[in-house]
Amino acid sequence: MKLKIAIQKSGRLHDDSIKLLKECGIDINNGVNKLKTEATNFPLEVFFLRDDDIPQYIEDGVADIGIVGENVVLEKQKQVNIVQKLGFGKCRLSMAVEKSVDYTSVKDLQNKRIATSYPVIVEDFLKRNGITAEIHEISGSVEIAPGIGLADAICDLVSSGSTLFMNGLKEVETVLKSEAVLAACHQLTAEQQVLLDKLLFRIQAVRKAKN
Ligand code: PRT
Ligand code: ZN
Repeated sequence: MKLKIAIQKSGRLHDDSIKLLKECGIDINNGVNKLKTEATNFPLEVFFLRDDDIPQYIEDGVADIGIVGENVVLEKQKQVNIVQKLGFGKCRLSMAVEKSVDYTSVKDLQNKRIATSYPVIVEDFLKRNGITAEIHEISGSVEIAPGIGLADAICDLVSSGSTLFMNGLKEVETVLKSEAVLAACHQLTAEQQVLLDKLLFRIQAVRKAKN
């Protein structure tokens, strides 16, 4: 029996995910264009997937565990357990408006048009704050929406802030702080749980050594 882990095929979390496994003493044949591979010294099968698909695969039990941004886990609303924060892929999901806009509080978003790739999280944020606004879901290049007249505000991931800056936007609210997490299926067998615990033990040792 092997534990099946889903990691991002390519993108911001790919390299750090592989690195974490390596630091846990797990060697994998990292074929670049492969869909899956196996560890040579741990009962682990590795699936390379788009990050957006990872929560669904875990909920369905196609993968037992996965490494994905907390932001994606929350947005997709799938039944998965977050078992460990991993300390990389750190970012925040923030509201931003054009630099020239006079913004004082979340009330300034009332009846505005907000462009985002995270409609579920934004909806929840607005609700918690008693704000009604129009959410425009777009899948990429969210930061250009205000400039082309598509929206009054955006809600997007930010790390250094340079993308916002370069697009004449300013960050006005932090909606969510996020980092990569290890997520697991609700229904693991006892055998799978033993393997997960073994892996978790190593991950925690790696994380402790870094602090
Ligand atoms: O192909 P696939 O669907 O798997 O990848 P993707 O393109 O959807 O995701 P990817 O690789 O961009 O991001 C994967 C995960 O990395 C995200 O879900 C976050 O959890 C995390 N992460 C950390 C980030 C960032 N930092 C980040 N800065 N994801 C995206 N960004 C983008 C942001 O959307 C904006 O366009 O970077 C830009 C802002 O960066 P700064 O540094 O200019 O502020
Ligand atoms: Zn994605």
